[in-house]
Amino acid sequence: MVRVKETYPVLGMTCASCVRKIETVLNKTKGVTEATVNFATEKVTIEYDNDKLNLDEIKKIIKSIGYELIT
Ligand SMILES: [Cu+2]
Repeated sequence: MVRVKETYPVLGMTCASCVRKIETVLNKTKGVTEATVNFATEKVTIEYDNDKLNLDEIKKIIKSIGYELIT
């Protein structure tokens, strides 16, 4: 288990329900310990197990619900 905690900008959020959507989807993703989105700074902080999940997969998940993670 390689736990990492990283913060990246996320593009495309327009309201509080965007925040909830991203948090809900990420927190349901296997390997994610905790994901929090800051709407004011437009950033997501994600703590995950790098053995189970990588950044490319996280980017794809975020893209699939309509947002873009900038890495
Ligand atoms: Cu929204």
